[in-house]
Amino acid sequence: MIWNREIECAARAEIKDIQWRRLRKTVAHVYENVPFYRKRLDEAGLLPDGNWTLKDFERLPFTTKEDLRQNYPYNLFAVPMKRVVRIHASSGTTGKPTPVGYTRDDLDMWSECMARIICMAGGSDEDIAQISFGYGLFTGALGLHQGLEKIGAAVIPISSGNTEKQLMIMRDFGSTILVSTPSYALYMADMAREMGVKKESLKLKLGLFGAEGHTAEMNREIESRWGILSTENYGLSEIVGPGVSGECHRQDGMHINEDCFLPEIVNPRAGEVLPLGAEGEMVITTLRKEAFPLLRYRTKDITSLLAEPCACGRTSMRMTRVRGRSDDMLIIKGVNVYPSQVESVILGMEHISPYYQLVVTKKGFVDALEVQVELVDDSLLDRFSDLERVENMVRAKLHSVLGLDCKIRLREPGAIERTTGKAKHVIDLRDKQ
Ligand code: DLL
Repeated sequence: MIWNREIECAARAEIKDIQWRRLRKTVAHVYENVPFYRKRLDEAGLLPDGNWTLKDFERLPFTTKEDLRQNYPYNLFAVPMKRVVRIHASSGTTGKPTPVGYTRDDLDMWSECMARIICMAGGSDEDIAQISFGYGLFTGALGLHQGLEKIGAAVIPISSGNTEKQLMIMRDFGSTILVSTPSYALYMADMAREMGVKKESLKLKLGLFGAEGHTAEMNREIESRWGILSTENYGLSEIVGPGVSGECHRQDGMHINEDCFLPEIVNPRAGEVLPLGAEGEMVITTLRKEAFPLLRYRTKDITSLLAEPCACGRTSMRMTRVRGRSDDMLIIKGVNVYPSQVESVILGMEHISPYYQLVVTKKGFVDALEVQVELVDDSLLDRFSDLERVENMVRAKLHSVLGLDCKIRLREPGAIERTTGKAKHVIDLRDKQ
């Protein structure tokens, strides 16, 4: 089902027109209400009533996470607090989480974006949706919650953790949709196997997964473990939370809610806008937000845009699976390495589980990488020659894909930390040495 056919299937010219009108409106709104942006717009010569084009808009300096920190907590809010009805915050591994405010209208826009994404994946008012994201400042749970309620699905707000209970509820309450991170979906599937919960005893049919990257290989693994269609959706708290884009049942890129978010792809180093289809860092301008509008926000997420209409009938621009965050990219002996490349190599390898970690250390002036992978079966640990064979196999496969010789460490089953939220695939020990 298409939730909002008028927008989701609109002609490109019409979408461009909506974007342009809303961009002008957003610029006028922040010029009026956010001193930080008024200064920047003045400097770039982009005045609310001025005669400028989308090309000129590309001259505006990016908004970065650092700008958000420097305006902590509320200096980038564009409405009086009286109009703010919700505050979330970005997870932020370093420093304080940065708050993001929503007016009532912002919440409506957010729910609308979520409703579209859930419907395009195949969700409907017939569904019972188990939300296994953590509720709280994190936007994942409430974002999906609002959208699912909007389309009329029955929501089970179980939150994350307590995996045995999750599985009991899933079976007894007949959940048909699972909402979580892909890594938690994988961990839950492992637990289900351990507890003897058979997928045939469940009603689950659809996964709405997001909040972290995962490869196509991992997606297939999750689909086969659960016997479901696994779709992914994308977003970030600074922009709205989930709801920026999502996959339809064709699983061929994530449809961007372009009437609300204007995407650009830029070179992560020099910052220039790249041609359509090129891979680079996604930069987003919000087009319909009142409380916390952002112009040209650098997401650090590496992806590319697909402009062709999708076989599902929607005309929106799609984004490809996120390869990684620009700050997660490692440079080892001059070779660029993303954790996702390691994931696609080890997935489906004989004797190796889908859990892995990259440990980065510094040897003198150069970075060194150790790839830790987990064995499926601990009986292998007693057979040295088999262990050596598996290790060589992993090293050779990684070498052929990455062009890099890395150290491999095989670990016993269960040794790599499981997560109920976002997985930590990179352990960076460079500062601790
Ligand atoms: O993770 C929002 C979200 C919640 C999206 C639930 C989808 C589902 P943050 O905690 O601020 O917000 O983290 C945002 O997570 O910049 C990406 O690096 C990463 N991320 C989110 N979705 C995906 C995805 C939420 N589908 C950061 N693929 C983003 C890859 C993703 N990375």
